[in-house]
Amino acid sequence: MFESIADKLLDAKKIVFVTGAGISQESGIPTFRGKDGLWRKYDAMQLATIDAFYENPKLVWEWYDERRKNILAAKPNAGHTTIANLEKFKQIRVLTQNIDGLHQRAGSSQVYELHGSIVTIKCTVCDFKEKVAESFSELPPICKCGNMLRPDVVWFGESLPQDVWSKAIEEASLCDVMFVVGTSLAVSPANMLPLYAKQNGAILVEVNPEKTPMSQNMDLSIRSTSANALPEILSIMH
Ligand code: BJW
Ligand code: ZN
Repeated sequence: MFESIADKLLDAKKIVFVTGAGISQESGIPTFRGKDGLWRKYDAMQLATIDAFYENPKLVWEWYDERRKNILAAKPNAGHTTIANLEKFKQIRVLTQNIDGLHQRAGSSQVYELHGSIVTIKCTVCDFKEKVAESFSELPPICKCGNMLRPDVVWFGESLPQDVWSKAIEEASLCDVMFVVGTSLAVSPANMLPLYAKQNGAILVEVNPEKTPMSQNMDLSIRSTSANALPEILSIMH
């Protein structure tokens, strides 16, 4: 699968993985767009905004609570574990749009969460932030300051955490090879990361069963699932 870039992979010092919902699909976590992207009768994309949250906080919280339960019950798949195992051979960075924490659970040590995390909550008003300990007795949960708590994720129209985004640009600009795995590249600014890599001479590789808007800019496109394709990279390293 990756034979045509085997030399580049062996020579590479730093490899960056830009990942999206597709990498967790084989762990049983639905993607956003496409046939699994809908939840109940609502469009998931309509729930991922601050306006939706203030309009119906209970509904948005129910969505996140249900997703968190599913995510905590899920296990990393061969895609996640391959990326973690590659740290034995190369400098690896993971720039993920996912909020599911599966890269960290697989053992990856350098993960940048561009869109936040579903296991953290924060106050809509004060600086309070903490890990979710258990299920909430009532939704939406309320902060000690009296205002609503919300999931610590990035919704449409919100800025990405500045420190994470700056590091992501830096890592994308410094890598020798970038793998773009399981993302439709429909959402900015994360979809700009391959451009930073390309501008700085990196090899771009896409792993996605479907075409994306950047497919024609790729040095290699693997039309397969991530759990199927990524383990092949390890066989090149050995
Ligand atoms: C497989 C597979 C397998 C399947 N193996 N592959 C107009 C108004 C307002 C804003 C904008 C606007 N126009 C543009 C914007 C900017 C906006 C944006 O990009 N919108 C577009 C949709 C048009 N972006 C933002 O607002 C961002 N912030 C920002 O720009 O700040 C500056 C700003 C400030 C103020 C105003 C405007 C701008 C923030 C974006 C936050 C995105 N948040 C979400 C929700 C996070 C929390 C949660 O999970 O609930 O992030 S939306 C959702 O999309 C989630 C994902 O991380 C993100 C990307 O999705 P992803 O990962 O690519 O998944 P899918 O489902 O799209 O694709 C899956 C892929 O996997 C597919 O290609 C499959 O083929 C593939 N696949 N199985 C491998 N087994
Ligand atoms: Zn508060």
